[in-house]
Amino acid sequence: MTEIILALDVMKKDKAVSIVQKAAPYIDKVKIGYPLVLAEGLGIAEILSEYKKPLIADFKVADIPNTTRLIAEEVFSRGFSAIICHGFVGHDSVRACVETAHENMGECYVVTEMSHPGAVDFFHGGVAERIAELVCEAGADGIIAPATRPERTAVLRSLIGNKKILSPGVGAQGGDPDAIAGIVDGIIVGRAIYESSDPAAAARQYSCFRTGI
Ligand code: BMP
Repeated sequence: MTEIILALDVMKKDKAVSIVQKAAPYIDKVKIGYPLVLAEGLGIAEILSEYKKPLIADFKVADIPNTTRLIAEEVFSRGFSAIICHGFVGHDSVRACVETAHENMGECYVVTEMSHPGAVDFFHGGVAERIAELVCEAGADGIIAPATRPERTAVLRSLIGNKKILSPGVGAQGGDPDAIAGIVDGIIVGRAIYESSDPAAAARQYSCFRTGI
């Protein structure tokens, strides 16, 4: 089964609640990041907890271990079930994020390669592969890898075994869910759902990937 993860990058609490309410039957988790949290505060997590969807904190933490730990502790104290950090910061920072997540019964996902065109400037040439190795050494729960480059995500899959892969880039960024669903554990979809005039119908279109049918 491939989970559908709603990337809730809207700027207003009411819109966020309305989208989650409509899409709820067709999604498995909700990913929240800087746009919504900077606009409405971290308290949005408690408001959305009513919909019983695990919340992923996408702060792409990229800092020294101590600061990483402080950020992660705050995230988990607010009811998030997972946090995303960057991998390029190195083993001690990633380990701090993983440890804090696990101490709080949460998960840590590490950005290994990004989905946008410019990601190739630095992630290609062996960096993503090294981050994938670090993910295994640090005991992280999984990685973020691009739906826009399924062939790259397949390479990363071969390096991380059965750790989870959450994959953004489907829909607005042009990633084809048919091409990526079979090699990842979750597809992250934002604008294709929350910018739709009918978010429920838009989310429902991805349901076939949840059931594998
Ligand atoms: P959209 O489907 O609207 O393109 O949104 C994708 C979401 O995934 C956004 O929240 C974005 O920040 C995030 N994301 C991404 O697109 N590519 C990455 O490599 C990593 C991400 O977290």
